[in-house]
Amino acid sequence: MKLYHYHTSSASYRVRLALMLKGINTEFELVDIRSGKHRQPEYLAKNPQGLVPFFVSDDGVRLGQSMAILEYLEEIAPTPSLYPADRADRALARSMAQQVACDVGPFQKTTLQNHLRARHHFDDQDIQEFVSHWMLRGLQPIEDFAKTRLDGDGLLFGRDPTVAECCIIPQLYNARLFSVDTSSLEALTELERRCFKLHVFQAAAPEAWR
Ligand SMILES: N[C@@H](CCC(=O)N[C@@H](CS)C(=O)NCC(=O)O)C(=O)O
Repeated sequence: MKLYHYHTSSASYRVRLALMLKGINTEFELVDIRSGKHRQPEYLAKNPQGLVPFFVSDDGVRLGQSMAILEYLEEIAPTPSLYPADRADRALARSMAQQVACDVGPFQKTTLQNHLRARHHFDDQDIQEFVSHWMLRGLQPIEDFAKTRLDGDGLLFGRDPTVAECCIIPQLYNARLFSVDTSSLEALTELERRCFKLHVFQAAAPEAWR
């Protein structure tokens, strides 16, 4: 298995977490999206979408899109599962994951920010306000949900991390990367503290991949 990724990419971080939680032996290759390596022909030949992460399985399946990769990993390595055993919890875990991936993630794209700078005269402060507004707006309902779930010392759906934590923890990292004030997200900060007691979260974190 091989993952093309970038250390500070939150979508890549989701997949690193899933691979490590499942203990899947993987070769990792950093693609430097800051210097535009993902837009060069060599990488576009692998992934025409020109984004990270990109996953190649031992039997030749080639996949972009972190959420599709997570589902594929769940199919090839069902244990430990990224999805809670209870049906309603499974749906809620997916809902939380998709709130991050679909409704927050797109606002932090470098390409979107570059466009706003080039075509709409955004400066650094405009970008920071834009990203902060949309990130906090997207994370607030997840914070409200987390408040109802963090009794005791478990995670959102019990003792084991799920697809929800695989998406939420990288998003908190990215919020700080963009200097978003996350102090109001107390339950999510507590969730992060609990996750980081697990070695996998430390091993998958951007700091470990610099
Ligand atoms: N929806 C995609 C998002 C992938 C994505 O936007 N990746 C970013 C890094 S987090 C990227 O490759 N950015 C480079 C660019 O926008 O040119 C996924 O979940 O995999």
